[in-house]
Amino acid sequence: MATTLTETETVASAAPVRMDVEDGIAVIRLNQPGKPVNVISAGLVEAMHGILGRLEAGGEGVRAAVIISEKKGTWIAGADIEQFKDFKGPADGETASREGQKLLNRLERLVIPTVAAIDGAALGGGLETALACTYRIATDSPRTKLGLPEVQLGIIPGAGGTARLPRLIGIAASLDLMLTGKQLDGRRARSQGIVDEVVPVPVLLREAKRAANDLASGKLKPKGARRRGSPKGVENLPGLRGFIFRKARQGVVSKTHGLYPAPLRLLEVVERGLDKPLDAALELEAKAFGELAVTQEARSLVHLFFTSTAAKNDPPVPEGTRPKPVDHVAVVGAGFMGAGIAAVSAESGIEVRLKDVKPEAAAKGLKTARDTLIKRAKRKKLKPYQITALTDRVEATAAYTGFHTADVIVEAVFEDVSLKHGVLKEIESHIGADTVLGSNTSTIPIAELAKASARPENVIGLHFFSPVDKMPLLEIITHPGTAPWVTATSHAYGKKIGKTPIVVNDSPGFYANRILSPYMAEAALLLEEGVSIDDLDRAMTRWGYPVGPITLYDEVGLDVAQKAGKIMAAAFADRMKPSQVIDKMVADGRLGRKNGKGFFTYGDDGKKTGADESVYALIGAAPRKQVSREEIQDRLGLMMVNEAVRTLEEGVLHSARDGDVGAVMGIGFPPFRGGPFWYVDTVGAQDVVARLKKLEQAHGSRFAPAKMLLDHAAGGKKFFPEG
Ligand code: 3H9
Repeated sequence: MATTLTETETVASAAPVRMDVEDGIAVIRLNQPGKPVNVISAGLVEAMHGILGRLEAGGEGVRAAVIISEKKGTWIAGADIEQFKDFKGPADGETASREGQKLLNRLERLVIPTVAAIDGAALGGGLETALACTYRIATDSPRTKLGLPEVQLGIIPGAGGTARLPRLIGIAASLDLMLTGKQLDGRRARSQGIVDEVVPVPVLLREAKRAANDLASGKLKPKGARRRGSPKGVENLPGLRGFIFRKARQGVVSKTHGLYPAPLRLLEVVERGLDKPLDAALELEAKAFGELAVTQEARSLVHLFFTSTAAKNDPPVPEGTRPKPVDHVAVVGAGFMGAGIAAVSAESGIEVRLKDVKPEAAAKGLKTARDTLIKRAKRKKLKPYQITALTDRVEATAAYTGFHTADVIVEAVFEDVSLKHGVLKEIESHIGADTVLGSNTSTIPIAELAKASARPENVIGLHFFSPVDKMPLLEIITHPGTAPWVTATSHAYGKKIGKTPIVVNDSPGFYANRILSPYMAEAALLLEEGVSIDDLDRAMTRWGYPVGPITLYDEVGLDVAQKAGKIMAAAFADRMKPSQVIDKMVADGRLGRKNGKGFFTYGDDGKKTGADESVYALIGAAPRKQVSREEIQDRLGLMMVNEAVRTLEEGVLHSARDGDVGAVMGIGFPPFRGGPFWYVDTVGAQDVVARLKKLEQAHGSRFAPAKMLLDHAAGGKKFFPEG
C-alpha cells in the first residue's frame, strides 16, 4: 500500500476531508479540525462535493474509494445538531435535508464502487452516508455504533435514511431501528444486513482497500445486495405491509399518546415513499424533516441533547481538578440497588467487590447482579466467553477483603442514619485516604452522614435511581466539605458507567426527590378530595409522564413514600404536608407492587390489573369529584416546576441545565417539554406565574410562585436566553 508523492494528493491539511490516492484506491479521510467528532456541517458538505467532483472527472487512475475517519471514536456523528437551532421555519430544515440528500445521491451515483470503513459512531447522517456507499465494513470495537437516532431529537432521518434503510434491510427491521433510535454494534449491524463485514480495528483500512479493489474487479459483489425499489419478498404479500404499519402506528400511539409528532410522521414518510422512485421518496422526507425540525418538541429534544452532553462533560469543579481513575469499586449492601450498582459498574469494565453482612445475602446480591449482566449481554448478543468475563468482574464477600484497592466505595445499606454511620466507620478502617466514600442515600443529608467520618472531605452522595441498569441519571450530592477531586472522581465514575451525572448541593431530598415530593403530595391531596385513581394517572400520562403518580406510589413502595414524605414535610412544612392517604394505606398493609397490594390490584404474574376500588372506602374518599384534566395537570405539574425553580434560587442546583437533565432523566419529566426550566421559558414565566397565582387563590399558599419565577416574569428573563 505504499503511497508515493505522485500518487498522493492532499486537498488541504486543515480541511475536514482529505483524499489520498493509494494504489488506485481513493482514501477519503475525515477529520474535522477543532471538533471532538465529525459532523456533517456546511464545510464538510462543500469539501465532499469537491472530492466527488474529482472522482467524477476521473483521470487520477482511481478504481474505487474508501471513506474512513481519523477521529478516534467517531466515523460521522450525523448532521451538525447545532445548526438546527438556526432554523427559522420549515423551509430552512427542508433546504438542509435537500443539501444532505444531494450530496449522498452524488456519492451513491459514482461509477466507481465506494466502501464505508466504519470505526466509531456512524449515527444519523453518518449512517445515511454509509448507506449511500456500495459496501460497508465496521469494526468489532465497542465504540462502533450504527443507528438512526433522529426521532430522539424530534425529527426523522433527512439525508435519505427513510428511503435507503427499508430498501436495504426491509420494512419491519428498519422501522424498529428508526422508531427506537437504537444503536447497533458492528456484529449486530451485520446480522441485520446493514454492514457487509466486521473486522478488528487495526486491519480496517487494509480490509476496506481489499474490498474496494475486489468490488472494482467484480470479484466481490455487495452481499447485503441493496434491493433497489421497494422491498421484495414476504413484506410485499397482500395485507402484510399494511399490517406492519398498522401495528407500528398502534405501538407509537400507545407509547407516546400522540405527543411526539416525529415517529408518526416517520411512518407516513416511509409508507408513502416505498413504492415511489428514490427521488420522489426523498421529496417526502425533506418536506417532513423541515416541518418537524422547527416543532417545539424537536427544539426541546435538541435542548436536552446539548444540556445532557454538557452535564456529562462539564462537572462543577475548579479548573484543573483531576479525577482519579476508577477501575475498582466496592459496593456495601447487596440488596436490589447494591446489586444493580455492581452490575452497571462491571459492565463498564470495573472490578467490583459486593459486600453484605451475611454470606447468603452477599451471594443473593451476586446472583442478582449476574442475572442483570447476563440479560443485558444476551441482548447485545455477546459470546459466552465474553459474558463469563463480565460476570467474573463481580465478587461477593461478607468481609472487607479487597477494599483497600477500591477507588470508589458505594454504600447502599438500609436508609437509616445510625446504621449508615456505623457502616461508614467500618469501611474507613479498611480503605486508604484517597478512596471516594459514596452513599446511595435518597433522603439523608450528606453533611449528616459525613459527621461520622474521619475524612469528611471524601464523603459524597451517589444517588442512583431504580432500576439502576435502566435509569440514566446519577445524582451526585456534595456537602460543603467535599473535596473537589472527590466530586470530579465521582463524576468521572458516573460517566464511565454510562450515566449522565449532575452535581447538586446538599439539601433535603437533594434535587430529584425534592421536586417529586410536592407533585406526589398534591396527587394524594386530589385523591382525598375525591378524584379517582384512574383520572389522576391518566391526566399525567397524557401530559407526557411515563406513568401516573398513583402508579408511581405503588412502584416506589408506599412505606418508602411515607418515610420520604415525612422527611420532606419536616423540611418544607408549608407546602409538602404528608397525606393521610398514604398513612392509611400503609396501616392497612398496602406497600404497593412489592407485596401485590396497593392502589392497584395485581395478578399472579405481578402485572397490574386495575385500580383497587376498595381503596376509596379505606381512605374515606369516594371518587366523586370532576376536576378537569388541565387543572390536575397544572396542580401537579406546576408544583414540580415551581419547586425546581426554588432549588435553583437556593443554590441546590448549580444551573438550570442540570435541573432539566435531572428532571427528565431521573423522574421522567416529559422529554418533549425539555425539563422544568425549558418549559417555563417555552410557555413564558408570566404565564406560569399567572397560573400559579390562580391556584394559590383557590387552594392556598403552597402554590405561591417562587421569587425567581416572579423576577423572570417581571423582567421577561429566560433561563436559557441563548435558546
Ligand atoms: C442527523 O444526523 C440528521 C440527518 O438525518 C439529516 C440532516 C440533513 N452535532 O457525546 P459526547 C458534540 S441528526 C453537533 O460527549 P461521546 C457534543 O455536543 C444527528 N455536536 O462524546 C460534544 O460537544 P462538547 C444524529 C455534536 O464520545 C462533543 O461532540 N446524530 C454531535 O460520549 C462530544 O460528544 C446523533 O444524534 C452532532 N451530531 O459520544 C448523534 N454529536 O465537547 C449525537 C456530538 O462541546 N451524538 N456532538 O460537549 C452522540 O450520540 C454522541 O455525541 C457520540 C459521541 C456517540 C457521537
